Amino acid sequence: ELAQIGVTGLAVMGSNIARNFANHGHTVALHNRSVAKTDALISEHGSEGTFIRTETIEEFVAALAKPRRVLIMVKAGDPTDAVIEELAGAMEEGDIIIDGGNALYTDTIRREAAMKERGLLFVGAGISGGEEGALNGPSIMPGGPAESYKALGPLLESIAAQVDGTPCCTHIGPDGSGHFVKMVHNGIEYADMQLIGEAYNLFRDALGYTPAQVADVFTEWNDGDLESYLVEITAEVLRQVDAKTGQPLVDVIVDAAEQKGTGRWTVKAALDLGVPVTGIAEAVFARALSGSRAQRKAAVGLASGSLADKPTDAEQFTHDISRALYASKIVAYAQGFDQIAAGSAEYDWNLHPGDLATIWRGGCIIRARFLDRIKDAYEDNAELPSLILAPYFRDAIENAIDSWRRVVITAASLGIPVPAFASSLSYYDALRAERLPAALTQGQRDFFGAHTYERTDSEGKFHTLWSGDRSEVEA
Ligand code: NBP
Repeated sequence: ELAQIGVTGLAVMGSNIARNFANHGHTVALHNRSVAKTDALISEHGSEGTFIRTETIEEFVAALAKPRRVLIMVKAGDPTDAVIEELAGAMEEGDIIIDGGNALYTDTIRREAAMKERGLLFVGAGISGGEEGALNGPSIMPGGPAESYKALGPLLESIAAQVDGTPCCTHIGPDGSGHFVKMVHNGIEYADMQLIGEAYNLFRDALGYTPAQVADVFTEWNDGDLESYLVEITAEVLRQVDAKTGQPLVDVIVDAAEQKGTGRWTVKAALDLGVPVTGIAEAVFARALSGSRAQRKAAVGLASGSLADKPTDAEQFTHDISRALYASKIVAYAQGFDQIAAGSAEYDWNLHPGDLATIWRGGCIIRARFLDRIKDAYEDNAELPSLILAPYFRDAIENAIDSWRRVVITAASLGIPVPAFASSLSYYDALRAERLPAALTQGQRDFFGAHTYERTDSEGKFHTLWSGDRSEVEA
C-alpha cells in the first residue's frame, strides 16, 4: 500500500501532525534525518494508524502515491533548504512539497519559484496551534499554486480544526502568502499576549490583586466577548502554584520574555510595507525591554513622580480594564488585517481577509469568539477601509472609549507601563483626527530639504523659499 502523505521531520510538530493524519485514516510515510525519531514514533504510536517506516529519502519518496505529497516539518532556514533540495532530486513532475515550518515568506517565494522551474508544486503552509493543535486539529494556511490545493486541500482539511462544520484551512493564495499570513497571525498573537500582560500588571500594581484573584477575573472574562484561548490559558498560568516554593508560579518565573522571531519579522515587513502595526511593534519591543536585564537592574529606583491616583472602585476599574483590553485588541487586529491587505496588494495575492478570520476561529493560538465578529464584518463589506469602521467594532469602541482612557490615565499616573494600551489608544485618536501634526512635519521637511508639500486649497506641489524671500513657488 502506498501512502497518501509523507512527513519528514519528526520532532514534536512533525510527529503530532503525522499522527493526526493517521488518526484520520490516511496512510502516512515517515522520515527523519536520524532514524531514532522515526522508530520512537512507531514504537509509541504505531498502533494509532497505518505508518510506513522509511530510512532514506529515496525509500520515503517511493512509498508515496502520486501525485506525491510530502510535508516538511524541520527547523526553519537552512535545514528546510537542505531537505527541499534532497526531496526535489527524488521527486517527479507534478509532485507536491509542503513546507509546514515557520518559514519567512520571502524564502517561500524564492523556493516556490525554484521548484516551479523543476516542475514541482511548492506549498508554503503556515500551521498554528502548537503541539496540541498539530495533534488534534491545527489552523492551516497553505499558499502556493492553486492547482496544488486540489490534491492537497481535502487531506489538510481533514486534519484541521473544525468550527461549526467549517475546517480551519483554506487555500490562501500564491507562493509566500500562506507563510505571510501565518507571520501576521503570530504578530497579532504577540499583541494579544502583551495586552493581556498589561491587564494583569494593572490588577497587580493598581489594585493589589494576587495572581489567583486575577485568574478569577480572566476566567469570568472568558465567558464574555473576550473569550479566547489566550485568556483561558492565562487564568491557568496565573493559578499555577510552584511546587518548590509554594508561591504562585508566575512570581517565580524570570520576567524577561524571549522570542523566536515571527513577531520581529511581522514588524520588519510592516515597516517595508509602510503599515503602522503599532500594537504588534509595542509587543515586540516590550519583550526586548523586558530582556534588557542589566539596564533594568540599573534603573530600578528612578523617580516615579508624585501623581498616584489609585482607582477607588475596583469593580469599575475591572470593567475599565476589560474594555481597554477589548478596544486595544480591536486595534491590533485592525492593524494586522491592514498589513495583510498591504501584503496582498504588494505581491498581487488577492487575499480574502474574511477567509482568514474564518480559519483562525479554531486550532490556532489567537482563536477567539471575536473572530466570528471579524468574519461577519468582512462578509458584510469585503472592502472595509479598516476593521475599526465596521459597525460592530465602531460601537464596541464607542462603548469602551471612556474606560480605555481611564485605564491609560490611571496607568500613567501610577507609573505602570502600558505601552500597548496607550499606543493603541493614540493610534485610534490619530486615525479619527481631522487634522494631524503631519502638516507641520511637511513644513519642516520643506524647510530643511525642499521636499515640497501639498495645499489644502489647490492641486499640485509647492515649496516655500525659506532661505529667500519666503514666497511660495509651485514645484
Ligand atoms: P524543530 O524546529 O526543533 O526541528 C527539529 C527537526 O528538524 C528534527 O526532525 C531534525 O532532525 C530536523 N533537522 C534539523 Br534541526 N536540521 C536538519 C537538516 N539539516 N536536515 C534534515 N533535518 C533536519 O522541530 P519542531 O519544534 O517540531 O518544529 C518544526 C517546524 O514547525 C519548525 O519550522 C517550527 O518553526 C514550526 N512550528 C513549530 C511550532 C511549535 O509550536 N513548536 C508551531 C508551528 C510551527 P533530527 O531529528 O535528525 O535532528
